[in-house]
Amino acid sequence: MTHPLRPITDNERTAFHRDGAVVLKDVLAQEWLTVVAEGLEEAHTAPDGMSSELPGRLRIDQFPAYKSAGLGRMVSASPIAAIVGSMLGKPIRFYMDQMFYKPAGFIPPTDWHQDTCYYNIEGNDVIRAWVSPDPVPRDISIEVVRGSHLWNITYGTVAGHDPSADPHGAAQAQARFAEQKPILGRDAFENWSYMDGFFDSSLPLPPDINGNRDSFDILGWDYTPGDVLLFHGNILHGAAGGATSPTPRRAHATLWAGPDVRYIHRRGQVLPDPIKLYDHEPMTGQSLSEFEDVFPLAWAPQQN
Ligand SMILES: O=C(O)CCC(=O)C(=O)O
Repeated sequence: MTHPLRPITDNERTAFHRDGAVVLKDVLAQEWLTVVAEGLEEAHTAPDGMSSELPGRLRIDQFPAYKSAGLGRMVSASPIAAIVGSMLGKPIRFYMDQMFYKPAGFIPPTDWHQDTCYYNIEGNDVIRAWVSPDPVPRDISIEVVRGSHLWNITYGTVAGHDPSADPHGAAQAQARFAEQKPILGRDAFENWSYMDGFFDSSLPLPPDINGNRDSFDILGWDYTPGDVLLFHGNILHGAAGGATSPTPRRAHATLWAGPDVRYIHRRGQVLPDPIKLYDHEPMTGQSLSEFEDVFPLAWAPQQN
């Protein structure tokens, strides 16, 4: 693991915990931007099927670090772990990663959503690190609702379909849920689309933020390569879009978990679990630290 170009400041830490997100300017060296750019291109040549029903040429792939050695190094050897860990001030483990690849031309928005219900984990110590090798101006960049990580609410997923559209499939999924099994098995890695899941209709949908922008405290940034955008696992976020970009807008987003994070079976699971976790048949409530071989410690504060 390497260090960021500069230490994280107390002001940045305060901003993150208060607002639920912060952009850390100029913390990644050029060598890592090259690694992430090459890694995203490599992952882009090997679609995982998850994006197959998404509109246009947008790709949102899961676990790209499984496919690209470069993205694997972003997880294991770049300064990201130290940046996230020092933001939290606690030991952290890597949970999973995603690729957001929007080719040059019309850049679609990413709908407002909360990541919480997309993963079979829950806790307060969850941080997302979002990195792009491309300049990402404010009009196609990530936006968050400031402070929404503290609302103590879980919104439903905006992907997937209504259980009433396929009662038989939905009943099978619910049977797996009742048996404390992940709804998605290992085969989802090869044969699954983002849109195939059944959303959990007991959860509220995110509010209509774009329709009521003045009612929300929206934060956004001009992102420059070398920056790392951190946001809390429970924050409402999306990405502005609708503008045209002469270059692709590519991003690698990694998800990190601190000590209070536990596994949870979710009724509306839409993403498979990290593949090695299937060997453990995890139960709701187990700490990620119980799966040391899957989630080894990535960073810990120095003991004095
Ligand atoms: O890059 C994007 O458009 C969306 C990113 C996102 O939603 C995420 O990293 O959770």
